[in-house]
Amino acid sequence: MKGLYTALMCSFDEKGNVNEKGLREIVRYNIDVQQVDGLYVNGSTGENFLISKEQKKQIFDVVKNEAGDDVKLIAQVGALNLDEAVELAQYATNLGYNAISAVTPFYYKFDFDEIKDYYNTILDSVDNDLIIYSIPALTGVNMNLEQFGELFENEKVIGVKFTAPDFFLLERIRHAYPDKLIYSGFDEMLLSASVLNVDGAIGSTFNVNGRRAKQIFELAQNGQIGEARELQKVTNDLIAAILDNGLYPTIKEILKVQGVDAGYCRKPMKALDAAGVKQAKQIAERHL
Ligand code: SI3
Repeated sequence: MKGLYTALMCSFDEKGNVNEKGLREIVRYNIDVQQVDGLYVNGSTGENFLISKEQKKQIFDVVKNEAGDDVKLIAQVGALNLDEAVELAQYATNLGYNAISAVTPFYYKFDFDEIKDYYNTILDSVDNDLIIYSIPALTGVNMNLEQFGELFENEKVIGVKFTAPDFFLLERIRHAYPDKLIYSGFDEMLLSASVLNVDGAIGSTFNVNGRRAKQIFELAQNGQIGEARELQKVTNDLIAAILDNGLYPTIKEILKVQGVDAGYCRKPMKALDAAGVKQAKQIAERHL
């Protein structure tokens, strides 16, 4: 399960329905052109928190059907409605997803016992492994080393997707839990995390920059830090430009430049205006 995983985009039509043909093209582009090791399905980048349970299942179906066993597949099933999270975990497991992942429960201020119960409830319902999805900036859930340790006590919790700029905590987790998988979550910090010996990374920009990200990761693993730093600089020029123009719509527009029918984002995310579309095309020309 080590390696580089694309946090997969989903193609939606103007009404917000899943565009299956476009989704298949995104899957193939990531596997065949970006050559990533795996796909992280229905994460933040997949606009998971904006879609219905039925759409989540539809996306799990289409991605598994298109990817087959070509790459590893991780299904993000976390939801505030725990019954839904359990149902999705079972659904993805039955489809053959290699692991599930669940975002920490958010919005309400759950205490740690509640968070632990959430993960154990999901895991008790399936014969599959789980990767914790920690993204404090969006969830407001900041877990410390001891709390990660408590969650790791469940053997089916095999790792964490660590989307935070706290490299002190990252190093402490790496040191304390050498057998758990740690995936870096911020693409612009991939090199810094790789130096701390993470096992892989999961990122949105890998949809269009996966090959370069993989090079950064491999160079760092080989101790070629100077070369890795050069590539991280080029990558960060790209990421800065994407963030400036609007993260997900810009990645979709860049995919379209590559001939991939990436469709629209779900409302309330807004579409790029004409200037934004032009800018996205220029970003593709200048930075890819
Ligand atoms: O679940 C997911 O889609 C992710 O893996 C998210 C991933 O951590 C991305 N974070 C967000 C909020 O989109 C990053 O890849 C991020 O887009 C990138 O580092 C640019 O900041």
